[in-house]
Amino acid sequence: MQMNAQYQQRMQWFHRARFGMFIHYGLFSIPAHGEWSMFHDRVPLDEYDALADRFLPAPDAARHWVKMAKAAGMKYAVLTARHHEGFCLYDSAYSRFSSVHRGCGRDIVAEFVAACREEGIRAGLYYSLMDWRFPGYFNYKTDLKSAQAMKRQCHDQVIELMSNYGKIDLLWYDGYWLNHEGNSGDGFWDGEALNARVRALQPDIIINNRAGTQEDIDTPEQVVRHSERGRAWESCMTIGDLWGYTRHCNTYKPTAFLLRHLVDAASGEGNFLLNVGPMPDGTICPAEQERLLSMGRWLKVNGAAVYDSRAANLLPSPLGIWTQDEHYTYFNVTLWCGSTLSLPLIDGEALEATLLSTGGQVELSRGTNGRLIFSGMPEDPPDPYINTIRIRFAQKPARRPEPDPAAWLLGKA
Ligand code: FHN
Repeated sequence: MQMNAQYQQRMQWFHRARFGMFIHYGLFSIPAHGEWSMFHDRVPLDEYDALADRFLPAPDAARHWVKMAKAAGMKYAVLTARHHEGFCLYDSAYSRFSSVHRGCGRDIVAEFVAACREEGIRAGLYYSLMDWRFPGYFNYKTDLKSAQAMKRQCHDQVIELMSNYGKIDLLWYDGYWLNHEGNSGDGFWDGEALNARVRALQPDIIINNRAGTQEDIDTPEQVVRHSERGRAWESCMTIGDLWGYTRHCNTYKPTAFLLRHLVDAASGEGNFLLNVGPMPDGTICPAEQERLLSMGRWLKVNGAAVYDSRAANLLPSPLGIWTQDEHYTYFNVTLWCGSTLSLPLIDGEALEATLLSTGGQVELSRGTNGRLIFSGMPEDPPDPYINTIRIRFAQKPARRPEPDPAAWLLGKA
């Protein structure tokens, strides 16, 4: 897929970034069993509304999120300005169901955007098109008045978010469907017209593909699925089970898995948007903090293999993941084999190799079937998660073709 120069220009920071923080925070953080609790529990509007007066994020909550994102090696963050529950974390002229009119009486989006700018990371805003508080969301075929009021709120609020908070780097739409039915939102939201207005206000903004138009990035969810080369994409994923805070989650993904997802995304020129669901006061829970800090430590040593990565034209391996940048090729070992590693079908002159986790040089030799053999490495993996070998080739290496798929049997591939 060829994209125009303007698109390439707009996407540059995104490709450099590779790793971002998703922040699901709202009234749902208080009952603490996920961001869909209002619907799943069928909590009536007046009962759910009472939560707004208990919405009391700590004064430094936004700064805490952004500092934690930086410590994790993340280069941007996306905050739920308004999730499906309809509660705005900002000062909306179209709703008093907000953190400014209720609870803490503060504009959390303003605090978040300011913290991003002061800490030097890019600011994204998540906005749910749909809003459970409108009966027309559920009865969209019959309660047209309510459905149209919900759509009007959507357009008005997106425009006020794009107008009142300075430069916004990423607009992350969600909740495109109606009555929880797949593509029922088709032709309802006028995403094309809305995004034309958004781009007039924010000419450099990146917009995702969840308002009924393709826009700039694909958004696979809870999976790392590569888009075709040239099309930017971003996999979003939870650390625990759900996106909003859950008090007793016992299925937090291991750091090794999260790093593997990040490197896998980087290998396909995609981004990884890893989610935190802050506790009621805005604090990121210890289990999520622990994983974020571990990932940050790994990226401090091996980040060159991820940031601004490009896909490598080399044979995929069950032992690790290939990534590339302008100067080097990286083999990110996910399954350590001991002091020696042999990778086949590699055309290109390898000049030198370094094991980033130790800084030590790796000996190189060649075998049949295009095998590049790394040796002289530690018997046990120096890094507990992923050990990255940085290789300098005379020219970009390429996967050796196999016109005769059986040739390797006789060492003739
Ligand atoms: O329903 C939402 C969900 O709560 C969460 O916000 C995710 C994040 O991408 N999006 C929707 C589910 O696809």
